[in-house]
Amino acid sequence: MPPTITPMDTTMGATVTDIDLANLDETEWRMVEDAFHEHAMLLFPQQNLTDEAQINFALRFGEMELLRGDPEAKAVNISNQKADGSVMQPGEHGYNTLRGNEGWHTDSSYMPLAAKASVLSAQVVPSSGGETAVADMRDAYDKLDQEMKDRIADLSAYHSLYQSQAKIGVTVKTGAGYGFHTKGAPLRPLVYTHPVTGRKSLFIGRHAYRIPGMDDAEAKELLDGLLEFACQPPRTYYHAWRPGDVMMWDNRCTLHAARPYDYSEPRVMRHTRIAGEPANDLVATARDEAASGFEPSSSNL
Ligand SMILES: O=C(O)CCC(=O)C(=O)O
Ligand SMILES: [Fe+2]
Repeated sequence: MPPTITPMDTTMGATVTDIDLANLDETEWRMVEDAFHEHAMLLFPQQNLTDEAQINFALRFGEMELLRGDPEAKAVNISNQKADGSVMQPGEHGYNTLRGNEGWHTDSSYMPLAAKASVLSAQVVPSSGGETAVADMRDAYDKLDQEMKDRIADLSAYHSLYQSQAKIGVTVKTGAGYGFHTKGAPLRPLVYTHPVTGRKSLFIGRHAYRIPGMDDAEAKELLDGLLEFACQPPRTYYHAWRPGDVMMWDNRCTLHAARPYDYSEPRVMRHTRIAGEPANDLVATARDEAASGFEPSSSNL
């Protein structure tokens, strides 16, 4: 039986069933790849992938991004549970990173090479909350009025983890490596053209913070307004996880956010990230005074 691809009741996303991601034949893989480009987000319920299977599935889409700068870290936990089984407490670095993930974002936009896609699987889920929300930035762009399309056509914004964490009152300053703007913050156009589909999308999110040539207050108002407009129905989907579910999204044309939950309960997600393609997703970085305070962090996702 071929896989069943059922579009969601939103402008993006499809649920894929009758499929075993650990054992795809060529025809099934082509169907998944096409569906990924068409729907921008795919949900594969109840796959129960091993780490190896999740990594191998992700590798079909491109090279892995070396998470946390570690060549061995092809899959990492996004979790409030520590190695000793206890849960993270407010104020801990990992806790702050998780709270940051609750803001709409696209992965690695603050790195010179932004991410292509991410694959997330649920291992342990809390009794309520802890959904993952995804929003369609293709539809968001399409639905802007012409005046706004013209206004943003040639604008770019800096993306910085330092800035996005500062917005929630957190100063990033531990460790070394991943997420550190050694060469300044990446400057990314607000409108992204997808290399496969040719569709335009809004490229924004919590890491975007400054627009060259624009007053900072005006840039903030513009970026906040776009984000507010963009992450609304019918462009949004909220997934209530069951352990074993797998979701993947196209970081080039969607935003996502973790939903809050009771942090006294453990929530364990496994994350694999596919690197962007240098021809499309590598941008110049520039030092500007707001990014220069950035200090390195070892575990920012
Ligand atoms: O924990 C989640 O629901 C989403 C985490 C996240 O931002 C990611 O996997 O990139
Ligand atoms: Fe993320």
